Amino acid sequence: MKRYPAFEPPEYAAWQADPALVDAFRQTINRLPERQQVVARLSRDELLTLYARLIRARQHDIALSRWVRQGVISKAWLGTGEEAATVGPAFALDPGTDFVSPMIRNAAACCDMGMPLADMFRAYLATADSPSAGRDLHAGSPAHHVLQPVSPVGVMVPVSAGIALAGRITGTPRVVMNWVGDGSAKSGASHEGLNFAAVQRLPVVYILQNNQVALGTRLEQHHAGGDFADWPHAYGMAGWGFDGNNVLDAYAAAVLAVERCRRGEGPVLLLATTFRMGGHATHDEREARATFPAELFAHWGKRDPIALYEEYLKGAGVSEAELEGVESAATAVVEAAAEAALESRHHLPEPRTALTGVYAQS
Ligand SMILES: Cc1ncc(C[n+]2csc(CCOP(=O)(O)OP(=O)(O)O)c2C)c(N)n1
Ligand SMILES: [Mg+2]
Repeated sequence: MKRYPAFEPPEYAAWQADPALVDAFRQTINRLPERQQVVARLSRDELLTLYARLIRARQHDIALSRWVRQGVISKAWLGTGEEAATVGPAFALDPGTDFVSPMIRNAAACCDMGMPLADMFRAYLATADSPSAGRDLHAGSPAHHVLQPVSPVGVMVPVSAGIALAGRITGTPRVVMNWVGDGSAKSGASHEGLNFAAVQRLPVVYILQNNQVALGTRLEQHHAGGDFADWPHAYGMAGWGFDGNNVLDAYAAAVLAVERCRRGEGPVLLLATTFRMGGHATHDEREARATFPAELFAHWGKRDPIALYEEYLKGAGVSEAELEGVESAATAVVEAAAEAALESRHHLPEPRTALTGVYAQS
């Protein structure tokens, strides 16, 4: 895949395949027969769709980084290095039926559910034609079943439970997929939401995305709750982990969780282990490098989820030319969307519209 040294972590710019890690990627998929079977059912087209979606997510971040550098926006929140933990699970959903509740690092879930990329970029520009008509950079779209995140983290955990409950009450069964960070999972709202989902046996797949950090606070500084693997049991729900840098493991773990939800067996708490390769946002990338030892970046830098998946696909017989074709098509789509969004850059909302659409009409 093409590298962008000006916008990607240095470990990615210099990425070389480590044969042991490529092998480990394959072994992870084959570790559990149930997951292995789920992956084996994926068609070649589906495997390439996952690749295209990973590229789309990375390119979305690169486009935003470019905008920051150009002064179009002041900062951006990126999911670089964590794409597989969003793209894999989202692929387990039925977009016409199910809902997603992403955090800002899970922006890829928005376009995976069919939200136009240009709208996601417009959200950052706060234009009148952006999804929230200029109110917020967090992007959501009721039409595409994407719940718009609110700024206080953890608060969407009970909201997701509520959307699942509403589906049950109205007889429109659906699964809600909700990502929550290792830090946000410590909020009161997150605990209440997980507990409520468990006691009501609601069809929610919660994904606790442990990227080892919450803003500038390392995991060990904010976490005394033991192994996250024990958390599902503590809440009284099912749960299992997956490799957050392995899109196929992420997908398979999520398929099994979604199936369980559809059978009416209650929520599942999935644990994704990954690492934030950048800053909290683009403004503190240098600070983030000082927050963790360099070896940790080196360790996770070798596990670029897209590059590892690309190696897996090559091993499965996909030619480099075909991969390049998928990559350049996905890149072109993102660049065109960013260009389209820039066209409405100066179309800002009228101040008098601030209260429009805020309250429901009774
Ligand atoms: C209730 C609340 N407290 C603090 C913040 C500021 N804040 C925004 S993101 C964030 C870190 C969240 O960490 P985590 O949940 O691990 O997600 P990550 O950023 O690592 O993806 C914090 C502290 C907030 N938005 N809401
Ligand atoms: Mg975190």
